Amino acid sequence: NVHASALAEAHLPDEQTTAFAREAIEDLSQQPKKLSPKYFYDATGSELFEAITRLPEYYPTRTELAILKERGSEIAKIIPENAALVEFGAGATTKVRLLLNQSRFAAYVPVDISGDFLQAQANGLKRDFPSLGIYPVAADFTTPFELPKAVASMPKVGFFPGSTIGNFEPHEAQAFLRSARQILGKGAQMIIGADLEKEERLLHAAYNDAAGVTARFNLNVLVRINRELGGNFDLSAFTHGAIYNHDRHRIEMHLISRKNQTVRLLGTSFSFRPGESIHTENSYKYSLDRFAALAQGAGWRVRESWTDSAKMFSVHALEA
Ligand code: AVJ
Repeated sequence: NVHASALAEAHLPDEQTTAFAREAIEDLSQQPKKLSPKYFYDATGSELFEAITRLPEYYPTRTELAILKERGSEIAKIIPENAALVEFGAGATTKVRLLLNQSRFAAYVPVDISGDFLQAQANGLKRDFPSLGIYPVAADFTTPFELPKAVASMPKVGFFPGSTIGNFEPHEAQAFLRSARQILGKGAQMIIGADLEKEERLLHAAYNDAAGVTARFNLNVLVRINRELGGNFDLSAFTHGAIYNHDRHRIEMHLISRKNQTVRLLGTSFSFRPGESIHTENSYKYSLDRFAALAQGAGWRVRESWTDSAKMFSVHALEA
């Protein structure tokens, strides 16, 4: 491995670091330059995201939680008894605890790439829900995976909260929904959160918070490249910027070069013009109609769509 010495300080297993290196070099070689949002989430990035969810300007997390609470009995009504709850991605357990408290589930299947995270999550839940069967699956949920044998005969309920689906391009979002339907099987239900289109001012504030937490979250991907891939990004030479792209219904996060500069990373040089950006994330916003069309195109039937009274966020119940 030619990059072995530069990777000596890596904090990820070797193959993951190599994938990060390969992807970072390829994405920074593109015009316009980009980096994948999945690399935001090391330990620091996950903490910064948790801090974002508590910001006054960042409405999605608390609004989705309020919808799940307020609609708890309606949600419970569409969930069959003794079902297996399959969560795509494993984050904070706040939302899944709500569902587990509201309905009688026989099993919980969190699916996430990070095995460590899954174990910690499973341990905490086991204490509070001792009779719940917990079957973590360490897998990339964007590609097909198999459900544990133990839940084969149970009705399935998929759960994909947080508007994580907004990180996908629309065609990827549809492919994900199609694959989730295949994995969960016929008759399955799915509870999924999607951020709604709204006044630009509110979107702008949510992704350019006054305290600068989102800026630190965005810049953290450069911190990781420096530490894990031996890069030499000067953090003070890049600024955070999030803009709303009306035509494509998405917030875009960028890291913008303040000056002419060259950055080296694993033997490759990347030159930046003043104002040149690295596009680090898309966060798609869906109207209720556009989300329903996406789900229907993936073979799901929309049973219900709930929003808060200010129409900031939506939770959809789908049936396979
Ligand atoms: C975790 C993808 C739902 O798009 O709102 C928050 C990530 N980025 N602030 C989002 C994020 C900047 C978040 N998702």
